[in-house]
Amino acid sequence: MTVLDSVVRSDDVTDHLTSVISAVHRRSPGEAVFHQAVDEVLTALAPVLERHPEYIDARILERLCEPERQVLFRVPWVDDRGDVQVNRGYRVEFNSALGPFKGGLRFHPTVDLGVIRFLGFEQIFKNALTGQAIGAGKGGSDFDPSGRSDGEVMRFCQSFVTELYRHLGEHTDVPAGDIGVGVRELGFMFGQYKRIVNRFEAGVLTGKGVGWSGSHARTEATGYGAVIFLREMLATRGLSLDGRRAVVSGSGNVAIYAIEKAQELGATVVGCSDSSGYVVDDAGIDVALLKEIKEVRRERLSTYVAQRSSARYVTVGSVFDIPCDVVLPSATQNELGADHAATLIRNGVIAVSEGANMPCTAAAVAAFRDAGLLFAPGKAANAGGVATSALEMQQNAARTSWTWHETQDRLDEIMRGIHGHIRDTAATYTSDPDDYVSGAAIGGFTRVADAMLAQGVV
Ligand code: NDP
Ligand code: 2IT
Repeated sequence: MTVLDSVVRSDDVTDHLTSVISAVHRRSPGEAVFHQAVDEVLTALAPVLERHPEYIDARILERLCEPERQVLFRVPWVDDRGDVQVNRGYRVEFNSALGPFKGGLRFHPTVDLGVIRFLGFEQIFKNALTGQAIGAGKGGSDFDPSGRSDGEVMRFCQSFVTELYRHLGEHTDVPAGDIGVGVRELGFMFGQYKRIVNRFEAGVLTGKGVGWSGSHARTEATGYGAVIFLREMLATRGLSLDGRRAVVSGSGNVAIYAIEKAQELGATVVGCSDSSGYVVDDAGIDVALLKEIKEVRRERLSTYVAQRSSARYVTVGSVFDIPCDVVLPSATQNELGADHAATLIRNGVIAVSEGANMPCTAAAVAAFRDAGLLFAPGKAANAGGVATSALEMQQNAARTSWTWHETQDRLDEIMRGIHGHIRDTAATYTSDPDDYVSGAAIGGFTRVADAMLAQGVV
């Protein structure tokens, strides 16, 4: 008898999950964040596996945890002093059941294979939740762009793409930005790609400048989307952002536009951060000043207080110590631990929306859930970025360009759709529509798993 003959007993499902999870840990030693991401998703899948044994029989979980392809490569370049530098490049092509591999590139000194595999794995479920035809991948390098000149960043990006280009294509693999990679870096990479292949293949990268085949609202999309998701969660309890005190960690792309959108919806964002400290500004963060400092002058966040009398810069404790009603952790993975969660809960926080990928530790997520507050995992809350990347791909394929309003309206509609889908899925499988963690994992999983079943053992 195979498991297909009946609905599976929950003990059998537990055994299956335990065996897949322990194999992942054994076969990828030292990749703690990848293990963390796999554990979170797979443990949430028990109720769906009990009802759908066909996923177990077809070894869907084992296939999902194994990338279709991983590319590791040398990235040599010459710095401004004439010295040769060598970095490592990565692209993990995780799953193409729903479309071309799709996901960002991260340039940060902490990047290693485990980090890229965790991000690529999250991308599978996130991209599926958008409902668009995009598979999942992630890449990057341990290159540190901070303190580097434009010329150094350009030479690095050109060397990176000179190897990576052979794996890319609008129907194959379509990168975008992530930490340390924005429109400047994407411009250098697009230019080098175009030179090598001798084609203006607009759809090979997303996050391009609006003047050269980029999409309106892509820069804003991740931060805006995380706030739209938060707005939708609050609405289920008859609440809104109007008059709320908010804290947003980070001060990069996602954080800046989360702050902008939250304030547009009536919240006062009283704090944001970088890796050196945080700003407290009870008058509300001045977004125009923040953009000037971070996007134009590329300076540290600490310079904000020199031009803002209502603000102070703090280097002890954490941005999560600031009393607030809602939080959008939007810097990096595992930045918000159990102690931060306890402080936030004590201070009366009502909702958390993850702008970053996995910024809350497993213990922090459990504490938020136990406290009964609204918690949106990153694979749902920050999906607006990649969703708008998919809109950019659509515009590129049609050789057209939508207006700002049209694109923003579509982003809003997509985020509302993801929110509703997750609540319905959670209600179906866990009887708790507020269980956004399970709803996101199961909602993303079933779409990818059904496509994989239909496409055979590949
Ligand atoms: P940016 O490079 O624009 O900004 C990153 C911010 O996070 C900076 O303020 C940076 O501070 C801080 N930060 C980065 N690493 C650390 C660290 N190890 N410790 C403390 N602070 C850190 O990146 P994004 O805003 O694009 O990305 C932020 C998060 O959002 C990431 O988790 C990313 O994966 C996720 N994300 C991004 C999307 C996008 O479209 N860009 C889409 C979906 C998710 P400092 O300058 O001091 O390093
Ligand atoms: O984590 C993410 O979803 C991103 N960095 C954006 C990916 C994309 O392809 O736009």
